[in-house]
Amino acid sequence: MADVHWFPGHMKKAQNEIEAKLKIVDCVIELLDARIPLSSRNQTLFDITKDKARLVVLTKNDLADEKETKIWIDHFNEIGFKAIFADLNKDADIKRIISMAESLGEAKWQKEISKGMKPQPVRAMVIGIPNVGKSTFINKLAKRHAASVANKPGHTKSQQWIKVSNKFELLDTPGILPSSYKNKESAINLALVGSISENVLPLEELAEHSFNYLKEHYFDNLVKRFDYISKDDDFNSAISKIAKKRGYLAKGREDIEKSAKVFLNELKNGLLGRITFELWR
Ligand SMILES: Nc1nc2c(ncn2[C@@H]2O[C@H](COP(=O)(O)OP(=O)(O)OP(=O)(O)O)[C@@H](O)[C@H]2O)c(=O)[nH]1
Ligand SMILES: [Mg+2]
Repeated sequence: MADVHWFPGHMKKAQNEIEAKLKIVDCVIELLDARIPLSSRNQTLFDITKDKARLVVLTKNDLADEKETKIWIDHFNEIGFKAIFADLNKDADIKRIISMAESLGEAKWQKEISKGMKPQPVRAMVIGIPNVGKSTFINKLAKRHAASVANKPGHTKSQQWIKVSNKFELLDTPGILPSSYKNKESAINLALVGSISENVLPLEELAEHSFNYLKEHYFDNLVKRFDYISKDDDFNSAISKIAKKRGYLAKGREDIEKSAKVFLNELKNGLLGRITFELWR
């Protein structure tokens, strides 16, 4: 299998800019996608920032399988990280994040107080791969639209400091991917959550991989949406059944490509329920 390369020029520049800012940053808030906590960690980015206090936030928990997210949080805690999950569109989750983030600042504030200084805002760098919700996260904490957001990978192109309160200043950074993936499954997972463009991988391969995964781990979700699919169906027969039932036809035959595309879109948009694509097992 060939490596999957996906490292637009601006990402190298963004990575250098992160390294350059480290000396003035107190801590790092690393956002991972709760559906793919392993594939959404950029190990290079992690290594560059490994000496800083860190909070790991598993975003988009509303799209992930809640019980799997809890298992992942326990795992991150066990290996020594402060970790929290969130649906960034939920106020209660933002409140939980703020109090967790404040615990990152305590040591610095205590040190400043003990020196007779006024506690200064914590400067936190928000990092992660594209489309995990970094800019959304900052806007929610700041309670205003300070950083631009879009549902496409690579939307933020440059760094931006945003004062979110008297306690915090957050640095929005462009999403950065590792320069290549040796493991094709990671690339597939990234495409499924929209962190790399879907076009990097063949559509039917993406659909087949996800169908097989759902059949193995989330068969009930599959049948809830497509009640005519059974355990005996493989990808080809299932996708052809979907085409037939929905009337997707091309030149008098089932339109397999359209059926695969619709299947993928429904999966990505949460119509098959809350799915975690990487399980801690
Ligand atoms: N369902 C759901 N969507 C979210 C959540 N957080 C962010 N989003 C959506 O995810 C998309 C990407 O959000 P951004 O904040 O632009 O992501 P980013 O990490 O800044 O992306 P880049 O700038 O490309 O690196 C937007 O459509 C957001 O509305 C969440 O917790 N749940
Ligand atoms: Mg952004």
